[in-house]
Amino acid sequence: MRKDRSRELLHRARAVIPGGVNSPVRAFKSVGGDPLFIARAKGANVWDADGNGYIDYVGSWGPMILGHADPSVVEAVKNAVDRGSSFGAPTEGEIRLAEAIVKRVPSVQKVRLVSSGTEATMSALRLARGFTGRDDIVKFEGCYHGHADHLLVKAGSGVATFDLPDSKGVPADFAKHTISLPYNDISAVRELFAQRGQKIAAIIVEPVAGNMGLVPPVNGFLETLRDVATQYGALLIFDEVMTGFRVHAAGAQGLYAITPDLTAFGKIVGGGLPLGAFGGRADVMDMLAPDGPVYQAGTLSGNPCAVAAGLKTLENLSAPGLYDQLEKISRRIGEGLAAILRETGIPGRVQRVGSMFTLYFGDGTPLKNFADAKAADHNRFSAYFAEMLARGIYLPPSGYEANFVSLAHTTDDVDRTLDSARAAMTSLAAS
Ligand code: KE4
Repeated sequence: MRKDRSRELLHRARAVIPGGVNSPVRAFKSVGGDPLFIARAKGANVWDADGNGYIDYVGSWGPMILGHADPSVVEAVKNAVDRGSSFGAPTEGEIRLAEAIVKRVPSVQKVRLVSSGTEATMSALRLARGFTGRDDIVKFEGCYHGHADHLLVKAGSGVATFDLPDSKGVPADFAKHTISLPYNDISAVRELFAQRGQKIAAIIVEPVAGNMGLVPPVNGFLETLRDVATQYGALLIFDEVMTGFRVHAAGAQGLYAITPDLTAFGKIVGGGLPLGAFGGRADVMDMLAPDGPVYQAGTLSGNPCAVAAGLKTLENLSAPGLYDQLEKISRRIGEGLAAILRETGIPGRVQRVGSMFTLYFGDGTPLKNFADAKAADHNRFSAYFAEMLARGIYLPPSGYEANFVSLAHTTDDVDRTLDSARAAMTSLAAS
């Protein structure tokens, strides 16, 4: 497989872009080797700069649920940009997208559009602090909510101690109001809130974790978060940047029937263009400027082209039976990969919720938190990644990421993926 052009582009990129990429995970550091420069994409496929084609399970990290370059989305964006790409003024399209989100997600009474998932979670947390008058927030190890300073933290020494920065450039002071707990650890949540629940502004959680690989909530975990937030007057924020409109028409809150106070959206809601959103209870959202005292703003917030892509994507997703179709094709690949692990005798496990899944190499027991995810065999994942790439299957370049299946993935795509996985794992088993 020729990669001269990607190699040449990487060399040029590194001269002017840190690491040659505009987001670290794209650099293949976790799996080794050099990143592919993608030239174009259509449906379930991407092509690199050397013309090599791949079946794509990155899907731009989630947005491309319809498949790449969906004709109706492309047309909607073209029509929008022909009318002007940005005005810095309210438009009807923003109302229509806000109405579409409110209609699909019952917990969202009002919503504000922003330009990324990071902006959505960062703003939701500021709003929760403004609404409650409290400073401390709770997150879970292994959950990623974007790169706002106070979220780039790692758990302190004890379970309920304050966090430490997890990135250079984040002052210790910025981490000291964040507390990280182990994901799915119900007793740790109850213990923390019993100790200091009255001081906690919000809990933020990925209702299905997708940034430590795919780790579903255990029974009672989300319910406990809802209970303690209500009991102690904290707000429950669901970070549905990844799960929103992915795992269910109303996101993970629809799938698990839990009502958060605020929700952060990204990825699918922008249809592949830069758009995020946060929304929820009107009494909380009304605290936002210009009417309320909590400031939040953005030059390109509600951008007409991104709104057109997001709105058309949500409209397409409301066609009856699409989530059933997505579940069917996703189950085929999830069960197929699990069967190949059994056939080849390679210890591992597939964890899946809807059209998000991760194949972990390891002892095959369920992974429930970040410690479990770290204990997986990431070296073997790197070897598997390379074997699959060589066979034209483009997986997320990290064992801590989720794969995304789109409505454009056909049974042939899945069967070709499974054939490649069987060959890859047979080769791994022999090595
Ligand atoms: P963005 O700022 O990247 O749009 O969204 C941040 C974010 C927030 N919340 C969740 C649950 C997320 O998964 C993300 C971003 N996801 C990563 C992939 N795991 C984006 C890929 C990247 O960083 O390049």
